[in-house]
Amino acid sequence: MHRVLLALVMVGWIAVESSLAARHDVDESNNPKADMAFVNEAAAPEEPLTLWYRKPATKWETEALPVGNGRLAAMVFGGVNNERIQFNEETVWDGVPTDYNNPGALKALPEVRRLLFEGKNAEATRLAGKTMMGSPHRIKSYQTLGDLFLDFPDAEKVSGYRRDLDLTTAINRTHYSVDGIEFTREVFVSAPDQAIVIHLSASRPGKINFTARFSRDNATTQSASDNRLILRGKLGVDYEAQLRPVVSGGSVRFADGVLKVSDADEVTLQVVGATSYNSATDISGDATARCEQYLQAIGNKSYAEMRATHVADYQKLFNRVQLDLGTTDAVNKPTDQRLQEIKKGKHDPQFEVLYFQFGRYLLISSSRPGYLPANLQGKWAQQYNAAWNSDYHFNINFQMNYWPAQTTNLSECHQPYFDYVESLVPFGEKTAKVHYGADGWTLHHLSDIFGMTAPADGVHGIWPMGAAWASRGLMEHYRFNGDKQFLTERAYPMMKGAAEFLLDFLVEAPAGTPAAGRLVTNPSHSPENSFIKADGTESLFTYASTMDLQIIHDLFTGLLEANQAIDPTGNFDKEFRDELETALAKLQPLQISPKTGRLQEWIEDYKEKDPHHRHTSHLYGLHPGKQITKNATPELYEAARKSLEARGDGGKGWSMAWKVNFWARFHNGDRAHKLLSNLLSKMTLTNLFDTHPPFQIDGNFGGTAAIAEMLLQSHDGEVHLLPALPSVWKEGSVQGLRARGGFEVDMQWKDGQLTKATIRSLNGNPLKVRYGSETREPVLAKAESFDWDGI
Ligand code: FUC
Repeated sequence: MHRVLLALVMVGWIAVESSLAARHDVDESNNPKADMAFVNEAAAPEEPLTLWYRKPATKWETEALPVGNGRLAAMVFGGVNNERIQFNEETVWDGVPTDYNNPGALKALPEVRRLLFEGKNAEATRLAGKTMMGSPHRIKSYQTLGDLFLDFPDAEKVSGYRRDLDLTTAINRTHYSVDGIEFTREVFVSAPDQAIVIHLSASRPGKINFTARFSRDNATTQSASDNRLILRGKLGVDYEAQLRPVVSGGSVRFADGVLKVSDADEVTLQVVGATSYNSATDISGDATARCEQYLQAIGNKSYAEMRATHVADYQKLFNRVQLDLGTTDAVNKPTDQRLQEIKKGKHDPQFEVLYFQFGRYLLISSSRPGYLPANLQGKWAQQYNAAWNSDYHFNINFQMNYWPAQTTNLSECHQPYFDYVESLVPFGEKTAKVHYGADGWTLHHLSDIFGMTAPADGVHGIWPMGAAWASRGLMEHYRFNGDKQFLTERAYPMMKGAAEFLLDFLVEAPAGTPAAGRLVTNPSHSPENSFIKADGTESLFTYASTMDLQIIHDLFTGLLEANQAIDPTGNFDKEFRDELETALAKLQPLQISPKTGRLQEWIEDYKEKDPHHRHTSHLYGLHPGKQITKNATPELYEAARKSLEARGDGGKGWSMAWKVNFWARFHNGDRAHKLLSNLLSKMTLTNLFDTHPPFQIDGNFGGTAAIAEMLLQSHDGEVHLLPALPSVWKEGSVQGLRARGGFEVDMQWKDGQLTKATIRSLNGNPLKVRYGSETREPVLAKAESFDWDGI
């Protein structure tokens, strides 16, 4: 009976998972077509860090190219007879400010705990599902702001067509000839000018003809004042987009929401967008006024000026890291063709560099100071009901998005993460109180822009570890940058609040349980994996899942580290420090399975329901955490390796990216590279977007971080040069990677051996450098550098 009921719960949950992923509700029938004749193949672009194609995109998800400035985002198709530019603004979310807390939740907690301690998992799960979820327990979706369609005179034969995305300038370009006239279209999203900028030019004057119109379900489109197109609508927030053309030569006409440009020499379209969103509790802003202000600020700037400002702004971030892994003739082939060849097993090292830099490009384009952090799709979403709402998931996805932020020298792009997490604290404090009767703040497995911190979706939403895991990013920011003010004023209080919640949430396991007398989490699960109990029943819930214990260890030891950094004399927040130390000593330790030698995923040595499950949560302590290292915990390290072997080399995009990071932490370059090849060949779309499926950006960021992790590590008290160099990266160089402690590292290697490394000290902190088995400890003052010459 129990088994049947539990199976029903599980089936329900799985069905919810897949329906959340599958809600595609977009009409792509107006996408550009590529059914005309394409003749005279275009040559490869000069800049090798370019994605490029010889046909227009016909599908949003796999082919269109992303541009963005951290707030606005756009996907460009590069059509010839008609162009589609779908665009987003980061606060276009369905929904309204909501109190998601469920006042009934707390009452059931003791009973859920008792049932789990007694091994009555099915009953506990049923009760938790019925009583502990948020109210409402669903959030609404991030949405598209709209489409801009450009219709050109029909051409049947197109010569020398190429569309590309130059990662060194963040400019998308479509170039082709019709009847001997060359047409060039450039699209970028400027951060300084807060606009999507589209520029059309032709090789002969008077040849630019097109109509432009906005489109979106449930919105009005109109032309105004004879110089604008306007798209306006309302979800909870009011949203608006405005287009202003700047046209040289020819004529311009506005009628019924359509702009018609005839016989022009050159055209710039400035597209701005905004909503009425002010904060999670206030959506009373003026979207129209905001659009007006953006356009006013642009004023009379020329296209050349806007372009130059954009490139300079972007390059300030992008140019900090260079990577060279060697090149082959493949760079002369279009990106889609190269990917096909990689799928057949071809090694294309420059493609791996392209993928690495694309991840950095995506972070710069979706996460800028002052705005929201990158969500599940960065900021690129064409749907009204995106997969998993294109929201913020905290049981891996949100954090993975930011793994490359520090190591690949984009610390500024990490800022939206901190602001957003900080904005959730007051909501999380309420959830901690209402749902658990606890102090501090908590966060469950997902959130939105309206302050969702309660359990959402299915029972797997009852996972109050989000605040603790999210806090790790704060400590990392300090470790890399040494910003004491940030640590004292922002990171420490947020981390402390997350720990205060956990100190209240932890309970002592009763006598008769394997964890008797130890502090454990309850309820608990290992995201989002189920296990099979000795009696054959399945369960998701238990108590003291390994990941919980590792997250707690990471947070508490991180706080002790922070405390010490704030006041090395040991007088700062002493009482709390003692509390953490006492709790750490009493925390249930990690366990190695006597049967398999693996690191146990759960409190008992259960069999996994899905041994190849996409989450490898119990290795959190290996990566992104640092509880499990070769030096400090060799036995756990070996056990973790066995667990990883058992999980296999498959998975969703993000799971593969995580596995590359794991193998890098095992200093196994070839295995890491194998997983990286899997990520590229199996989970990467033609436009280099990572796929879950569908498109989900975490794998891109996780993949970029993993490449950095293969080249440089610094989590274990030393700066480790080339810790996981695969044999196929025989020769190469990298400049500008960042290490904890505040160091910037350049390296060159040949025949798989380091030939030179330069380590610049940003803060004058103590330094220990490792290459292979050799270590050196040069003393560097701030701004001094150390050269490691050869071996
Ligand atoms: C987690 C994962 C899924 C997906 C979703 C957005 O729940 O288990 O695979 O990535 O987040």
